[in-house]
Amino acid sequence: MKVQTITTTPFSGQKPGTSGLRKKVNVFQQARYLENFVQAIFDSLDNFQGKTLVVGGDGRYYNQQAIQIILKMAAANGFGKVMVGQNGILSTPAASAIIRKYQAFGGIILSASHNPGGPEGDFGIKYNISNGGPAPEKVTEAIYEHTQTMGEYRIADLPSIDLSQLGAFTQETFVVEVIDAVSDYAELMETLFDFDRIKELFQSGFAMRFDAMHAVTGPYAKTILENKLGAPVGTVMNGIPLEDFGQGHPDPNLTYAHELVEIMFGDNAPEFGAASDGDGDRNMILGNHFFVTPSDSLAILAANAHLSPGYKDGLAGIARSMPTSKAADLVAEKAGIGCYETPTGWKFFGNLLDAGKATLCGEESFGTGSSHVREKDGLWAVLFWLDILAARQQSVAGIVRSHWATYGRNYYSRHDYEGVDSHAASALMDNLKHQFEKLVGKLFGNYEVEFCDDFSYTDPVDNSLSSNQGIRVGFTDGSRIVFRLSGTGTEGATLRIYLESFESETAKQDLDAQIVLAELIQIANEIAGIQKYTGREKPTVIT
Ligand code: VG1
Ligand code: CO
Repeated sequence: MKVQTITTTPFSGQKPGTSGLRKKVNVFQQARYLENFVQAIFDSLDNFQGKTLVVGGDGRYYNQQAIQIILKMAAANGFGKVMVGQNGILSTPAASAIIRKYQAFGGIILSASHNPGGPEGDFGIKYNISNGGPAPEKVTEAIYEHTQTMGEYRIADLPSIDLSQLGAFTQETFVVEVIDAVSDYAELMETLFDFDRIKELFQSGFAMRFDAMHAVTGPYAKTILENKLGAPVGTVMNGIPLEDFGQGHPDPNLTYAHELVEIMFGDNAPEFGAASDGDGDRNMILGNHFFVTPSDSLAILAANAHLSPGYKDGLAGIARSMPTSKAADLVAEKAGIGCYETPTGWKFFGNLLDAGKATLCGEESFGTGSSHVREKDGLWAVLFWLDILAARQQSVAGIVRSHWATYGRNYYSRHDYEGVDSHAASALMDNLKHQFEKLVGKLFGNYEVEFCDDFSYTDPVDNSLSSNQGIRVGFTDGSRIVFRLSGTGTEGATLRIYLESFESETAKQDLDAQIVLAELIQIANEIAGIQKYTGREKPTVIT
């Protein structure tokens, strides 16, 4: 195996965001661009000679080409083995599960998650460590530093490897093993949930639809839902992964998963509907004419976890990202378990899970997961809901309403302004930061500002500090407004505004969230000057 060392120069801006490096496909296609980043990953790692790397992606355009490059570079840099998903495809949670199961050194996941794919779309890459989770900030920062100083990369002259065939390919001491990740993943799910009980539910005529959005979860969902659990063929829709996601936007929310939404809010709607995103780590949960907010979903899974075999002994604790509603906190409080508030992004949950401080984690952005892997897991959340529906024999709406009756309802919404001018977005945030003192104690109608801050987090395990994680405006009645700039976009800036207010009275828990939150929405506009800075009249997406 001949190894070449190729001279290169750094690219500017290879800074990983909330979830790795995400750019337009044509940026990644530039000569040496991907190679530089991959070499920077390897240069920031120690003692991996002869060890195993897991590689896979969400199947989007450029996935296959990128994997061939990574295989050659892994060989040249001294990895002993690379495990690759068949056809180069691994869902993000499956990659996490494989790293853990086979005790790999780490993994490279190629994904831009819910962003559109195809030649004009987005591509992404991130590194996961040996616990199966996204690299923590100290590693992503080291990678970034290497991207800015590197002068060469190493690549071996391996032939292209046929990723469609399962099995091992050996070149001298380097092995590429093409694996069927679906079976390993399905096996893990069987240890967590009562598959017999879910099978009986489907046998009794229970109907569901799962929208894989032509993304990575199609084969996983077909194997588990239709083959193992006996759901009728056709339960999984858009189940064939496509390089451009069928020209769709594989983002499981009310806007982009409209095909599923129309079914669930139409005549003869099934009892249960769910969708997952490009790389299979997000989930949207729907009932018959009913939308479950991701924040509520986390709280409800936590409150019912003991019903499933994998969590029958209860939870060690619950963790949620800062903008996620406090619904889960109320469950943790009642159960007398720990509750953690972390910055946005799954990498902050890894230490809490590893230390046994939290069992369930979640984000308002359709992300839920547990200690079974170190990523959020879309299909896992769907199976968890199915298991609870089978155990409780109640409708989705019934379960949510009874949860509100017990714990109260956290009305919640997120307003996104996408593709905003980056300078205008930063100016808006700076302006907010200058108002903290002036805002505290100020009255807006019935709302009085109790505190304002720029959220920072000290990891309770390794004491690392992460600052500038979003501006919080808290009101005396517990309501909140949070302002944050996205770290995953590839065009301009995305301003996210998160709104929350609590309602304890059952009679007032069935209202439209946008109406209940209208006053807070108005206050957000007033204090941030959204229209003035962005020139926008209304948000791009409301969830
Ligand atoms: C968004 C979400 C965040 C999530 C991240 C990755 O980040 O808000 O909660 O962890 O996407 O999700 P941002 O910085 O754009 O708000 V995905 O499914 O990559 O993997
Ligand atoms: Co995703």
